[in-house]
Amino acid sequence: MATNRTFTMIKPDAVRNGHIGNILQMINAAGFRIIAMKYTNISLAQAKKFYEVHAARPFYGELTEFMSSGPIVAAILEKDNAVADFRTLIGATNPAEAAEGTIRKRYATSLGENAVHGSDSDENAVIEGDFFFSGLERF
Ligand code: DAT
Ligand code: MG
Repeated sequence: MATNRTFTMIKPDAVRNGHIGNILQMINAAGFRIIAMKYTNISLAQAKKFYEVHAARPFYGELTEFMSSGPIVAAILEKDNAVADFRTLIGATNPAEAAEGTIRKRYATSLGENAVHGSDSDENAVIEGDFFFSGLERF
């Protein structure tokens, strides 16, 4: 059942490049409501846990080192059709293939450092939101 919530991270490349404000502006303009948000820096062990599903992939080491390399902004967002609409807003995984006007097209650095995360299913949105936020941190 659709929960109308998704989970996102503004990744270390976009934070380092000064794009937090612009990305949050795009998220708000697209009609998402912020349910929870924090500025944090995950450890390598936490990144490995978060991306466990990709553990067998050749890019797992690169991905988890990158995701723990500096601060991120994690957030739970709410909107009708949140998971699919947010994937549309962020664009393809590879910014070279992302549509014009998407967050990744505008702000991603490369395939590996692609500015934002967006959950791929309602089930994973719940798991990922629970990874970062307690019930008391949601409004
Ligand atoms: P997405 O973030 O679009 O859901 P994914 O879940 O397939 O993409 O992969 C998670 C992240 O891993 C992705 O945002 C960037 C990195 N990644 C994916 N494929 C990669 C590759 N071929 N080389 C390097 N990094 C990759
Ligand atoms: Mg994914």
